[in-house]
Amino acid sequence: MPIRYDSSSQSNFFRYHVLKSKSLAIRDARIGIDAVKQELIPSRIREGSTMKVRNITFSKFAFLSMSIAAFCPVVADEPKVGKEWNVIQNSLGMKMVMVPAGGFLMVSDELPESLAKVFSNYSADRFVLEDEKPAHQVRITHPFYFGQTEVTIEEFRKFLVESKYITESERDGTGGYGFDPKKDPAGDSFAGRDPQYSWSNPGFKQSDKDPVTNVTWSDAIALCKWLSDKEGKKYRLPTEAEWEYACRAGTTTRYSSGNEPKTLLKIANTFDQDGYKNWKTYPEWKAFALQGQDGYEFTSPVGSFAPNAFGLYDMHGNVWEWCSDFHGDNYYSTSPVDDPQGPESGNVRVRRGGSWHTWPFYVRSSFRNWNTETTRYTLVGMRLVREADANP
Ligand SMILES: [Ca+2]
Ligand SMILES: [Ca+2]
Repeated sequence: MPIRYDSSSQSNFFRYHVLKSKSLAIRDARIGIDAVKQELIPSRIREGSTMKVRNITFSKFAFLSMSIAAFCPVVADEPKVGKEWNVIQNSLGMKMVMVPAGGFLMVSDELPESLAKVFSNYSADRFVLEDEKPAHQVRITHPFYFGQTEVTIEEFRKFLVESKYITESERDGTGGYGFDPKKDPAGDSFAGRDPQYSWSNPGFKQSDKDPVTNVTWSDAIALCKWLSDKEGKKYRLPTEAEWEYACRAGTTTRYSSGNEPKTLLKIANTFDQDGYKNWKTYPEWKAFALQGQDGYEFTSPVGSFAPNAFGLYDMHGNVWEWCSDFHGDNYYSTSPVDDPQGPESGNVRVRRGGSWHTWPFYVRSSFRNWNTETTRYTLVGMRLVREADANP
């Protein structure tokens, strides 16, 4: 039976839990480290790191519990993961799953040398990702409902029909982007902006259950506002922190499926050898594409792969997902532990998770990317948050 303690304030944060009777995991240490280190764990704890101490005796554990309890009076849960998900369905038919409150280590402190071992065909400059640093503790203090899948074509069409909303690409007349195999290969086979392309036509065939693309950040906000007004609930985009917390679902690995890119085949539609078929004019891409076949050259119907431990599908791949935050290169050097909201101002909004056309390196849980609010593209969609209240 795991035992978990958690305490935090602005400068103090400590969490540990017993994994097994003789195995102790220590995380998120920012307070009491000296005391614990002196008594029990010499020199192996690094602030912000995760480590395991094996074969600790019960007497030492009892002492450690008392020591920690003395300066950590608050008891809280690690994120609950498992198969018993709390799923609701909203008025558009979207299934939304309750994501519990909890803490996690956000972004990554993985060294370039470590990345180079796995992504051996990448040039070294690709591993300079300063905006993924520093890895830092974040707490999501409130549970929230999160779309179990990306917003689908079917759901988005219902929104347009019921609301009479006109998407930004149609409203401004410049259109969206689309896959065009006849396009000059130097242009990456994506044509646009072009009025023939929009949310309903990204240049490749999609089913009603595929994720909507070619939607701008502002289109996503419009959907959130309309749903909020309609249902009397608060819908919004996730913060970047909520998104990564939900993506990781308790994991600390590169992907929620593990550290190895090949593990993505079970959980995600990415740029694999199937996707490469349409980009053979770039022979060097064959090596960058995931080694294996996920079965999809373009988008896949949502939920076609295994969910993560929170019950969320396609957090990696399929389409990038808009977040509410402005992107800031250095924001996470100074961001608050509790519910970071992103910089107060900026020029671009964060998108996360990678897509059907994204190489595995850029599908990692910690990878950050961005676009302007008016960007509409064949790779970018959305997933909504509904805030939890007492009477969902
Ligand atoms: Ca694919
Ligand atoms: Ca996705």
